[in-house]
Amino acid sequence: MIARAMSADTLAQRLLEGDRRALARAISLVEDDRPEGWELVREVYPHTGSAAVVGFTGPPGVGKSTLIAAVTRARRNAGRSVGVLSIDPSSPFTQGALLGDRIRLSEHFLDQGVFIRSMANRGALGGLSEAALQAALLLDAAGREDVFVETVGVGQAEIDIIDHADTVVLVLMPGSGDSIQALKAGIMEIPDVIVINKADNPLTDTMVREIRGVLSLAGPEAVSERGGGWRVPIVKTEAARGEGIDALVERLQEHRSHILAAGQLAERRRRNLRNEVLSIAAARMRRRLEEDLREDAEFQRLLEQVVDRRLDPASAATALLAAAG
Ligand SMILES: Nc1nc2c(ncn2[C@@H]2O[C@H](COP(=O)(O)OP(=O)(O)O)[C@@H](O)[C@H]2O)c(=O)[nH]1
Ligand SMILES: [Mg+2]
Repeated sequence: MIARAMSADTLAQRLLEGDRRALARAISLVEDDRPEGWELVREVYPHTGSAAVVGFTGPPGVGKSTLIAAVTRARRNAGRSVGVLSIDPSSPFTQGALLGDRIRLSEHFLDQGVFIRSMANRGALGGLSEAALQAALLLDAAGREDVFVETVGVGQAEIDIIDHADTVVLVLMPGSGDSIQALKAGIMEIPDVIVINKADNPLTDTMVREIRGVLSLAGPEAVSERGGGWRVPIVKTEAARGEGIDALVERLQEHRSHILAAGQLAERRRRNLRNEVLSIAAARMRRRLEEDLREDAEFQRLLEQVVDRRLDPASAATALLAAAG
C-alpha cells in the first residue's frame, strides 16, 4: 500500500491497467532519469504502439493549449481516453507557461479519461526529448488512445519529440509572419496539418492565403514530404470558443487513415525508432567518453595542443578515437 515500496512489477501492472497514479509515478521516474524508469519502459514496451500520437507545435501564445483542451473535449465526447504531454524546456524554473496551460486544461482535471502532464526538466542526464519520448510510451502503454504533445516549435529537443508524432499539427495565428518566413525558407518542416487559430482576427484570410502560397511554392513533393500524396489542409479555428474544432478533428482522422492506408505510419515509426535508438546510443557513448576522459592526462595534453593552436579539433578527435580503440 506504500507507494514508495511499490516494486517495478506492480507498477508496470498497474500502469498497464491504466492506473493514473502509477502513470504519474512512472513518468516521474523517466523524467528523473532513474534506472527504474528505463526498466519500466522495457517491461511495458511490448504493449505500446496503439496510441494515436498528435504533436501540436507553434510559437508561444498562438493557442496550442487552448486548442488541445478543445480537441480533448471532442475526443472525450467520442468516448476516447486522452493523454496530454506539455513540453516547455524554456521554463525550467518558473512554472509560468505551464501554469497557463494548467488553467486552460483545468476543465479536464477531474476527468479520469484525461491525463495531463507538463515536462520542463532538462536537467535529467538523458535529456528532455528522451524523457518525453519515454513518457509518451508510458501513456501509450497505459491505454491512452489519443496522446497529444504540445511543444513550442524551437530547439532541437522539441523537434526530436515532434518528429515522433504520427501527425504533426503546426498552430499559427494571424500575424505569425516569422513562421511563414521559416516555412518558406525551409527552416521549418512542412507539417501534416496547419491550424490558423484566433480566426476571430480580421487578418485570418490573408494569413490563409499566404500559407497557401508557401505550400504551393514548396511544390507537390515538398508538401508531401511527410506522407506521400497528402495535401496539407489549413484549418481555421477559434479554440477559445470551440469553433472549427470538429473540422480539425476530421482532418486529424483523415490524416491517420491516409498514413495507415499508404503504409506510411509503419514507415514513419520505423524511421523514428531508428533515430531514437541511435540518439540514445549516441548520448550514452558521449557520457561514457566524458567519464573515461575526465582524468585522462593524454586527453588533457591533446586539449592543450588544440588550445595552443598546434593541433586542430578534428585531428585531436581522430587521435582521441584512435587511442580509445
Ligand atoms: N482571440 C482569441 N484568443 C484565443 C483563442 N484561442 C486561444 N486564445 C487565447 O490566447 C492566449 C494563449 O493561449 P494558449 O493556449 O496558452 O497558447 P499557447 O502558448 O500556444 O499554448 C490565451 O489567452 C487564450 O485564451 C482564439 O481562438 N481567439
Ligand atoms: Mg501552451
